[in-house]
Amino acid sequence: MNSGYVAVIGRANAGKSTLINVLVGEKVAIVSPKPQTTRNAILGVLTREEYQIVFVDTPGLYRAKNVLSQTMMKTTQTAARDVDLILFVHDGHAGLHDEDIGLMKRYSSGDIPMIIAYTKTDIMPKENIPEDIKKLYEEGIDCDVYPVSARKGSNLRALERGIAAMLPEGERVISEDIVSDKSDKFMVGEIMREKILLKYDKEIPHGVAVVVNKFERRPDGVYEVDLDIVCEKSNHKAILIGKQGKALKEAASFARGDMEKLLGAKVFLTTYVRVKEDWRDRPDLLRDYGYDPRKNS
Ligand SMILES: Nc1nc2c(ncn2[C@@H]2O[C@H](COP(=O)(O)OP(=O)(O)OP(=O)(O)O)[C@@H](O)[C@H]2O)c(=O)[nH]1
Ligand SMILES: [Mg+2]
Repeated sequence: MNSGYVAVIGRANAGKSTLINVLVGEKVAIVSPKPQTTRNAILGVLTREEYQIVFVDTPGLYRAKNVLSQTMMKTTQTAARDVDLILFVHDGHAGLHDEDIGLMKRYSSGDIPMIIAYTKTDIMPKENIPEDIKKLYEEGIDCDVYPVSARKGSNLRALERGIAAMLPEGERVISEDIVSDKSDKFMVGEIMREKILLKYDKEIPHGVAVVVNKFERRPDGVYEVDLDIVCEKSNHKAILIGKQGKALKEAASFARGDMEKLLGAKVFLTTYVRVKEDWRDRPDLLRDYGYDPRKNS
């Protein structure tokens, strides 16, 4: 069989996590319409009779403005190093810009083979697709390009087969019943962060870290989850909580619903909002919150 690791790389918001979730058939990574949703390298494993593909989701490529973003970019660079294939995800709907071409050239010029998933074809004029592919070849980017839509599920099987064909022959690298390398405790924190990304605007969700302090299953089967929502400023705290706590209650209630689905059990969720000024620029806090490029939490 063919098997190996595939780093999924691309600009922030391109649709990497959505694509991995659909290919793997389970939600291994959170998704939102805001850039810089993914902050850690996350494995998503697709095991079939004939092949095993281990996707490594990565933080999207983005101009780093603080130590958290720099750390995220390091995570992405590290993930792109020790793999058998790079799957570059391009948002076709956002257009093909010089910056995209520059990134594709950079990632296809190393020793690791690369293919391109040209995604979001469901929300763009179809005639742009062959034009963009032609432009890529004219620019000397000599990779297979698969136009896909993760949302509509178009052409995903072709992409999957194309990826598998590029992997080396060998044994499965991960046990067939494993879909992700992340714990339920990690996912619970991510689910809270996803609901915050969906509910709040501007800098607020980007300045939030979620720290799970308690994750315990009681004898009656209920999970007790206590988490800190860490933000950067006291006015952010006020917005997060909202009038009479309404905003936070709503976000927490959405999060609890998804946590219960993930765990298949009732969840008793307690949230605290705390302020840690400039945590995104403090390496000690970044490590405490699980953003360490050398360590996969
Ligand atoms: N219409 C459409 N939208 C998509 C598709 N794939 C992803 N999206 C949307 O694009 C947005 C970004 O998706 P993500 O999967 O979070 O993107 P990402 O590349 O992982 O982003 P970062 O983690 O921030 O780098 C979300 O709103 C998705 O619903 C697609 O095939 N079609
Ligand atoms: Mg992502």
